[in-house]
Amino acid sequence: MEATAHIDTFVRDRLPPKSQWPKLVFEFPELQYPRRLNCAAELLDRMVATGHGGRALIHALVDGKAYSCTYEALLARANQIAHVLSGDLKLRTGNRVLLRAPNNPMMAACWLAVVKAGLVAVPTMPLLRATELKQIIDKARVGAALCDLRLKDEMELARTGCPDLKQVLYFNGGGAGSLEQMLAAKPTAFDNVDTAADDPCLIAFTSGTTGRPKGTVHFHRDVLAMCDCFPRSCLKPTQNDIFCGTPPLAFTFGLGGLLCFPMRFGASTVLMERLSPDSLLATIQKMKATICFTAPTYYRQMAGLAASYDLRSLKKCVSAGEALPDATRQLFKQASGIEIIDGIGATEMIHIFISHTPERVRRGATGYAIPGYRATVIDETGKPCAPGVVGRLAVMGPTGCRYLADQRQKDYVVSAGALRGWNLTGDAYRMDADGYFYYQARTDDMIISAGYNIAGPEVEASLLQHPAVAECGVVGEPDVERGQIVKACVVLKPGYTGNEPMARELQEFVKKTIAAYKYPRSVKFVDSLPRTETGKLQRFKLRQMG
Ligand code: 3UK
Repeated sequence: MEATAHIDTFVRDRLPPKSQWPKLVFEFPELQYPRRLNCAAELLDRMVATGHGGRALIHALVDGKAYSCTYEALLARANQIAHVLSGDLKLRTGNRVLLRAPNNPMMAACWLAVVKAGLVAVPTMPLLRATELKQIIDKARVGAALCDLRLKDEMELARTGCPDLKQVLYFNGGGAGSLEQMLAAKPTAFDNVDTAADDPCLIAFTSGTTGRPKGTVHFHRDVLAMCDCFPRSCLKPTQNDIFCGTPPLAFTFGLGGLLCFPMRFGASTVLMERLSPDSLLATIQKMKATICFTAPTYYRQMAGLAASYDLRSLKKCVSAGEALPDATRQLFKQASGIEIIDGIGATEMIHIFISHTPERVRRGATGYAIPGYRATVIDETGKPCAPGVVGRLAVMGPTGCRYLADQRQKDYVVSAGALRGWNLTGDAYRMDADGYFYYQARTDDMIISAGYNIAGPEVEASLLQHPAVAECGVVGEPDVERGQIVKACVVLKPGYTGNEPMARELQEFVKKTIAAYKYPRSVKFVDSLPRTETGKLQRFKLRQMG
């Protein structure tokens, strides 16, 4: 291992035992990183040094007014914050810094500053409550936090009861004592900490729906690898692209898509604090955005609204977070002319590993293992499944899962046998003879009814083709006779009524489009579906709904 730049080795000391590390492969020249590497320096300082300084990097609305900052300006700001962190707060390399804000320019500057200073960023989703924050602060033993003033209440609540968290600075308001005030007099140049390529720089907590949150540790090298895989081979951005979208920067889907990818390619990004399908469309129109990152549910809603907007600037759309139903893909294509790029990624893997270019799309498939990654589907004994057979998805590439001090490492990374070092994402997939992967369900979400294995998302995909269905979620409901029955929770489009005849109509519709035994024996009409901040359906909540 290359000599660490970390004085505080808390994170390194809590990496899994080496025998449980994922095996890594670096399959093309762009992935051969130097042994010493600071990813923020690479994404920011180097882009300025190579002539991008005067180009726009971040567009945003600040106090309702259009705001834009260049690579040079963000570099200066990040450097000043880095001085506050290492000078005023006296943080030592390797210390963890909690970051908390909606997507805005200061959040981006803080992330880069933390990484430049050789610290470890612990970004958190804006909607997290004090109890969840506390778990994260304890687990990562966080000593300092940079927080948007508007999230102060929950931050202060979390702070009482977290003795390790000694220093909290607020930004985006606050006057005296605020981060802005402290950075104002600082030099705009900063000596980046000369970190090892495998020094940790980020702990991304999983948006797990149940149980204790898991912290996934990522190295400087991993951040660059995420930029050099999916974007390079599937998205193919240029420096003229303008990125936009909804995922929080605290979610690695958003960190990549809305900050690191644009920077890696000298492009620019629109950071918006609160986006609905409507305001995302308005933003694309106003900012002439060319690339959009969001979740399937947004694309479905945007398809219905697109006609009211001028979306001619938009060229490419990326969907991730949960399976993209083909019905949604087709609706969005009819509305915008754009073939969505689907991609499965995971916090553990940092970003997308199976995806496709718009030209190489295959209906119903997430895509193929992107260059740099390998993927396979395995059975219970760990042997590869034949094409067409459903099994567990296993992946390997330049990134992999390393949980911070967590027994569950053994569940994600295979530690013995032929597949040693492969990552198990917890998804059930099948592969066709050409290497395309078809999502079925989360392995623990498969519905077993009267001996049949039924994947909820397949039933959802069928229901979504019915003209009355706006959104739906399908789960198993306990049943004495069959073990489980298929239950569909359906949101109808305006103008349709959820009653007995409608339920029967939907049941008949499913029977006609997929194998009859998969039809929902129970149909519940609901006003909306429970989702996480990352756009994922909370199936456990649907199961609880009587
Ligand atoms: C599911 C998908 C089908 C799948 C993520 C892109 O979602 C991300 O990370 P999470 O840790 O969740 C991972 C799990 O989400 N999933 C994600 N994308 C798809 N299922 N089709 C898809 N396209 O169960 C996976 O195991 O929250 C996505 C980039 C970075 C990310 N962190």
